[in-house]
Amino acid sequence: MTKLNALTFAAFSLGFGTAFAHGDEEHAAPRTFDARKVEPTDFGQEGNPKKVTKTIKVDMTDTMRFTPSDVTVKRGETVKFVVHNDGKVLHEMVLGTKEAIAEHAELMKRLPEMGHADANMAHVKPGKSGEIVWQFTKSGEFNFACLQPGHFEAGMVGKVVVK
Ligand SMILES: [Cu+2]
Repeated sequence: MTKLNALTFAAFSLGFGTAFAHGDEEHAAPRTFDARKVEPTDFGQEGNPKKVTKTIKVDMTDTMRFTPSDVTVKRGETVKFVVHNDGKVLHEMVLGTKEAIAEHAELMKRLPEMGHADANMAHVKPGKSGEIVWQFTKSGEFNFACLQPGHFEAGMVGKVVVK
């Protein structure tokens, strides 16, 4: 192998390795924000990562808890949740109204493999971090929960108060 070929081969291997890792990390990949695709919901809407006004770190553990489990934000704020999985199993943070979370949890029981990667959720592999950027456009009390089968039922749920 010539020196050049060896280099090309190395670059190719590296590129392939990276691509493979990305495929594996699909859910953790940052979303591309597109203002035209933002859909308002009862609990706010996808936030513009360039307009984040507050960052909140949230830890998830195999004891089925979020820390903190209670957060307060101001109406209009764009919050970046940096969600870290301290556990050994997959956890996720799904934001929503109390009703939507409960419905979603029921659905997950029937379709545990249901793939989803919407703006209001972050699936986080053990030891990794994920992000949700959300603008709280409506005041009220909302929830976040881990909807991996059994986790919500075990109490893996938190509260967001928007003032
Ligand atoms: Cu969980």
